[in-house]
Amino acid sequence: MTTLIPVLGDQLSHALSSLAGQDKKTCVILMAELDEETTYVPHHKSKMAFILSAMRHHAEDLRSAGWTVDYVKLAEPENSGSFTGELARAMERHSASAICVTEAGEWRVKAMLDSWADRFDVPVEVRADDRFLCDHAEFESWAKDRKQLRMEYFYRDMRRKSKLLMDGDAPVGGQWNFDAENRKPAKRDLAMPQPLHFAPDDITQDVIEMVEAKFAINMGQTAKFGFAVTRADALKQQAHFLKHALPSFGDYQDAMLTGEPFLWHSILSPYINTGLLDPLELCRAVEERYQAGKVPINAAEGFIRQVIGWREYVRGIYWHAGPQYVESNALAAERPLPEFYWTGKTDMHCLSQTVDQTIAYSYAHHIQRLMITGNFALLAGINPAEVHIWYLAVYADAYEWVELPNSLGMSQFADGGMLASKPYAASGAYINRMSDYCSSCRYDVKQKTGPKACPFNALYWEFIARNEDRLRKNPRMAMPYKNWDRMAQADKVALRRQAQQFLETLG
Ligand code: FAD
Ligand code: DLZ
Ligand code: SF4
Repeated sequence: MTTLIPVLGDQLSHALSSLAGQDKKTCVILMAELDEETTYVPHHKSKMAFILSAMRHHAEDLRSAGWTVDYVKLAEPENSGSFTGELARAMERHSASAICVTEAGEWRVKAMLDSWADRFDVPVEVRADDRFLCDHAEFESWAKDRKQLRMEYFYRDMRRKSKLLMDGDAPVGGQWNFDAENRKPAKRDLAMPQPLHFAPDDITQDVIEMVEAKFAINMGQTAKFGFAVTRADALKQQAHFLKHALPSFGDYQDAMLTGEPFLWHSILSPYINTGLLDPLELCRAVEERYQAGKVPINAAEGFIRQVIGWREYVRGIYWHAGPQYVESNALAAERPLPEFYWTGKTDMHCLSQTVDQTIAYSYAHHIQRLMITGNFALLAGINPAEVHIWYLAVYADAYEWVELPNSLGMSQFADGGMLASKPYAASGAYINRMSDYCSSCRYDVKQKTGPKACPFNALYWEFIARNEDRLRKNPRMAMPYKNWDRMAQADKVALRRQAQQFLETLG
């Protein structure tokens, strides 16, 4: 009687639900490096190296903990390339009489898991993924009968449920949200924290060589690869963040600086999303730092909101919206994604900074993703499906359940406002306020028309004009339309012509 337990690449947690209560003596854990998973989008080389190396290390950790692990490498000649194919081969190898798996993180893989009960003649148990605070049923019951889904109200329920930063029934500090204090631009500072760099060990080095050989044309440099690939090292980065960056995390959450990819961010999302770190354990550690007087409330609350608010909320939206969510295109945006998203070759400094660091580190922080690459795509009317593939491919933390609502919903407004109350559209003035990018750009952020004018300025008004029928009635868009209405006709024409000329250069 052998139970086969497939563990997927984003299920690298010792406390995974499919492992709970199992008898190690009668179970075999199956882990597999798969063509299907390494090619469903053109993943960044470092993203792949991170996930595959973390899988190999996790297999070793599980063996040390007494589990039997059957691990199939990508290069093995008999590797069928798919979860289902590898499960079928492993069923024979181990004469398995049952399958137990933790539910998949996305629709595509869920469909595979759902087919197993028919395909294999043994009982298949699919267990809920309890690494989230809010399960599917709870989100559905929260969303049911609401006219609008908004993160803020969901977040308050998650605070009450988790008891994080709560004083009885009231939020600690008298407010649920301290975001108003979290919009400071940053100045360069020699004492700025940097994330830990974990030099690749032999296992990681092997994986990097394999990825460089097999996926030579994919985006990304592995030369600067420094991700943790074990839980032990991920915990070191967690401790490093709590001590050195968390105190200023809130203040500079929205800031951007030339040559500074990481600022006061945690760089923990790859570890949380693969399962190396536990999000609730992390939030409790943040709360402890606040209670010990080591970090201010705007930092602690701001961080906890990202994890039990935004992260849980986007997961809820992903499953609530259904598998067809990916096809949404509420603003009918059809322009192809410009080539510079893959190469960084553009003279818009904000964009080249963001894409270049993405190529080097497979990382950009939230405001770069939302207000630089996301904002540009929104203003330029890039097809949201292409934008989605790009975000899913290029970031080490990208899995569809978390990436899709963020890119298609939050950043492209392609779901027509299911996730966010208004489009995150901004002109160059916002980028200039929150960064130092404009001071070394060939464009002038103050100019709206002419050869030196910052492209974001005309594109912003073109976006407002182009989407008037769709957006004018949105109360949160009242101000931009008031300003548009006040503008002289000749200025409107000049701005739209400027934008059109620029868009033609994108090809
Ligand atoms: P920090 O700034 O230190 O934040 C702490 C943690 O909060 C993160 O590690 C993450 O777990 C969580 N978090 C913060 N914001 C969000 C959010 N909006 N949604 C979900 N979790 C959040 N995050 C991903 O994990 N995977 C993605 O594929 C992804 N794609 C994105 C695409 C776009 C267009 C945008 C605008 C955002 C995306 N995000 C994604 C959210 C966010 O940008 C990243 O979580 C964050 O930049 C990760 O870096 P960090 O760990 O340093 O985060
Ligand atoms: C992202 C990824 C990659 C690149 N490769 C693998 C792999 O070879 N084997 C695997 O089990 N998982 C991989 N993953 C992560 C999966 O895509 C992820 O577990 C699914 O998306 C399920 O949500
Ligand atoms: Fe970006 Fe415009 Fe500033 Fe240049 S001037 S960095 S294009 S916002």
